[in-house]
Amino acid sequence: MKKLLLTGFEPFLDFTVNPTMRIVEELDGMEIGGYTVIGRIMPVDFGTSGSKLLSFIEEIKPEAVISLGLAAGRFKMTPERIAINFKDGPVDNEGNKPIDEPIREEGEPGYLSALPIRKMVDRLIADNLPAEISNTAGAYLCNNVMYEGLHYAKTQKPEMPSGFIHIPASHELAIQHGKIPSWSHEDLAHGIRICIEVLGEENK
Ligand code: PCA
Repeated sequence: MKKLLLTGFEPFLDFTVNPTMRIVEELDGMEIGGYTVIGRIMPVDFGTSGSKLLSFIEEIKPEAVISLGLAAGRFKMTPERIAINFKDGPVDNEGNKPIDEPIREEGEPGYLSALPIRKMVDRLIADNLPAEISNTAGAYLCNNVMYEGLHYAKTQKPEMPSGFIHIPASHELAIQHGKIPSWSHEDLAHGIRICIEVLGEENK
């Protein structure tokens, strides 16, 4: 069976839980869309998250990679269109706060997602889950991990689709945080299962 690396992130800033963690833990080991899902949690750390992703790819040797991140404040599930070669944003969990730094000096300015993002959005909406393509993953850790995965694929493993999906807060996080829209964990996990199925259909 083909393997799919599914990554989530640990909590960060004032988000005391990261709903991507629970999804990844739940889907880890499941068979979805012709893939065995292998889940891993990433650190919110500009210093290590990129190399961590690459070490997971080299250890697991997946046929595809989907990374997940929390986009607190978003109302919809949002597959990302592009990753940009910048590190910028609020302080990470290790105290790093890069300003306008490139992720890779020799890297392209941006890499387009290699996931079937339009089909994912269409299928999510058909299943009554609000979704749209996002045209920016920001310049924080989610963009960083998306960029690193795509850079690796473009330079070393072009047959491996990779990309990123931002998700809204879970109800659990919204109750603790107080000021963000949220979905049930069940709907979030269902939405990610749908995205993996769509990817599987595209890569039979
Ligand atoms: N979301 C952040 C980093 C970790 C996460 O889950 C982001 O959007 O960059």
